[in-house]
Amino acid sequence: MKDRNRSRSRTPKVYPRITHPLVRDTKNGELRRATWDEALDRAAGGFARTTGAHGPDAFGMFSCARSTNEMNYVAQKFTRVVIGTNNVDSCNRTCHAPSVAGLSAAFGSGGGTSSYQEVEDTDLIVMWGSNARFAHPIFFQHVLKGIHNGARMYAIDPRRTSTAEWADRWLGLNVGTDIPLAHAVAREIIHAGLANTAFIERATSGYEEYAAEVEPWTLTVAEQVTGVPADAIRELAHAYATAERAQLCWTLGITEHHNATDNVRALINLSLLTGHVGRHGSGLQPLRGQNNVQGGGDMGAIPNRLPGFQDILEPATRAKFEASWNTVIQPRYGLNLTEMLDAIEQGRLKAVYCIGENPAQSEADCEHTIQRLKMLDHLVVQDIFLTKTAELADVVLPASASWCESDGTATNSERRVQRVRKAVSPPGEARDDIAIICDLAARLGHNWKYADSEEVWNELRAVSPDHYGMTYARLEEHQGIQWPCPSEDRLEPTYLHARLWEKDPAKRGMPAPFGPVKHSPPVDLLDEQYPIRLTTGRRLDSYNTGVQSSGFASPLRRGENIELSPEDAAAYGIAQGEEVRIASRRGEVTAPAWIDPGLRPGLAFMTMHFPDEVDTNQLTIEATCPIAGTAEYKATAVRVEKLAVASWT
Ligand SMILES: Nc1nc2c(c(=O)[nH]1)N[C@H]1C(S)=C(S)[C@@H](COP(=O)(O)OP(=O)(O)OC[C@H]3O[C@@H](n4cnc5c(=O)[nH]c(N)nc54)[C@H](O)[C@@H]3O)O[C@H]1N2
Ligand SMILES: Nc1nc2c(c(=O)[nH]1)N[C@H]1C(S)=C(S)[C@@H](COP(=O)(O)OP(=O)(O)OC[C@H]3O[C@@H](n4cnc5c(=O)[nH]c(N)nc54)[C@H](O)[C@@H]3O)O[C@H]1N2
Ligand SMILES: [Mo]
Repeated sequence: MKDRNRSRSRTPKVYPRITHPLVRDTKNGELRRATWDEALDRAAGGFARTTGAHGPDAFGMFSCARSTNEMNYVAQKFTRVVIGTNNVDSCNRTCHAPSVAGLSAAFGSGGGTSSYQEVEDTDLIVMWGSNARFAHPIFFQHVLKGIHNGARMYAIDPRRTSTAEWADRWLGLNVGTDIPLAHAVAREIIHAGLANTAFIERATSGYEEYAAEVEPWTLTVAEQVTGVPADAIRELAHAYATAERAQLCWTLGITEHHNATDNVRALINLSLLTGHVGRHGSGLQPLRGQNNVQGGGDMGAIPNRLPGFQDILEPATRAKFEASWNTVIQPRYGLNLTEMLDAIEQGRLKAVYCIGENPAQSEADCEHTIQRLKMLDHLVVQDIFLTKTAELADVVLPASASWCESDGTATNSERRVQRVRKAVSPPGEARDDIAIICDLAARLGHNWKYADSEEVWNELRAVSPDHYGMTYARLEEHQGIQWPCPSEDRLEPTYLHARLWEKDPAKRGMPAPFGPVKHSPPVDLLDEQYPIRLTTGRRLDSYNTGVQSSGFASPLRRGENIELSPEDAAAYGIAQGEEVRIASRRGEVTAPAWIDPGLRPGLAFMTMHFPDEVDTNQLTIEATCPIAGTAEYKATAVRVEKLAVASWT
């Protein structure tokens, strides 16, 4: 293993903090320093010009899932009131939009149903397509406590991950075969007589159609398709159905697929079949990605919901917001992030205000995204670092960082709203995200006066019943409160959908429908030219496109590698640390090899953490889920070849 260190490849690029505004010089076309006045005039003028010429729907807002709730509230209000469109979205599109869509379809609410405490108070934890040990380490502490308290754990992941190391059993399935696996689990539960028939009858609908859909998925057929041994599938089915309490947790292994919402429905079905939802210790946890991606959506920074997750198509809801904001809201859904990128190419979307997103490096098939961003008439980027996206902008506005330079609140995966406090001042001329948006609004004729973030929050509380009871004082007192919190006098249960267990049909409300979904294999097919399945994801030591994690060196950080199974490495004659060319149908990159015994033959793994050195998203495919718009980052067909010269020579 002494060669391992040698595969620590190229030193990652370090991003400079942006400390003053930049504008693109009209003469030489380069970004140059500008005063705030000049930059804001240019930014606002460009928005006025493009929407004046092409209408409000020529504008798109990419809002920041790292920034506060208050900032996301103001960003979506800017989009809807100042510009007059619903084209607002965030990186929720690239990760958990399918979870929100699937949960909403089943339960009428897109939030995870349980609280973190409940993985400590449960008997079975299923980690499905989630590497929480690396990606959700705080949540994983609760998982470890649950295990300590006696819970069993199953990990369902093509790779034997760090999370899987803690599991009682690892089910190493083929990429993109989660529906066959879930259906086989369901069929086994039904045939073994372990379905919770009382719950199904009382609280669900569509069972017959669902049972017919899963019927062909015998353990034998599922073993052939998923690669998981039949006995392991049977064991999981019996463990889940007979557990007194069970937590089903999932993340991107489920949602970054072309059929992601169907995948989510397949998992929700299992909870409906067994009654593992709506009780303390039994529920569904899609662990969200960014620190405030849950809050961004809750605040209405999505194209189909107003703040408080209220549907834009509801006339009474629109009327409430129209009165509060003194405006007219378009009675239709806006474009999501994926659709906005398509609309740029189609010439329908001309101006983008991108706050704290780096699509030039995070989108699948990112070369295509860069070409699209270059087609815009006007791109304004508001960020804390000079990203690759910012380099394409007409105006760059330096913001304060949400987690230590701004005041407000953020909402985590268990729907808990917590205070965020300003501890230090932003560097140079950088300013608070909300103040910048308000200055742009003022230049476009809307004088919003917010003394502080609490005033924004109170405006939101007045229009969002789920947040009404959460004053800043109460958030402080309780160290965060979960939504829904409709009253200032009490706290609600920490889990959702207890109503499904009510005996009284009136209190029980709408039954939760099963989703009879079908298997659909990955779009990027394996063949002789592209025989290796590349899946992409995260490591503990780095964050997303690397902008925020590039600035530190650590002996643990090894830069980008292509992780290969020992069998494939041997077959291709590739040794640890040797430079490898990785080609897909869209592009190619080179990276040093890292041999990982946790990978099965035919499977490779890369991250998207070092795109300046190894641009993984040159390889990935833009195939997206038609319901949620999320790309199939988890399934790319590639070819790997050893390069003649090793990386360290
Ligand atoms: N350290 C660190 N933590 C992070 C981040 C980070 O960049 N670094 N990013 C944050 C963000 S934005 C997000 S969204 C979360 C994501 O958190 P996770 O979703 O846990 O992270 P990933 O590594 O992308 O993917 C999870 C697992 O899906 C598996 N997988 C791939 N294909 C399939 C499949 O077809 N089926 C199944 N069942 N599994 C599959 C992969 O092998 C991988 O182990 O992490 C957040 N936390
Ligand atoms: N191949 C591959 N690609 C992927 C994924 C994958 O699994 N595989 N996962 C996808 C997922 S889940 C996600 S969420 C996306 C992430 O995609 P992006 O959100 O585009 O990428 P990040 O690197 O998280 O970019 C965050 C940006 O926000 C800025 N920022 C941070 N805090 C603040 C703040 O307070 N204010 C402002 N104004 N800016 C701030 C940072 O400087 C940075 O530029 O990547 C997606 N891309
Ligand atoms: Mo994410």
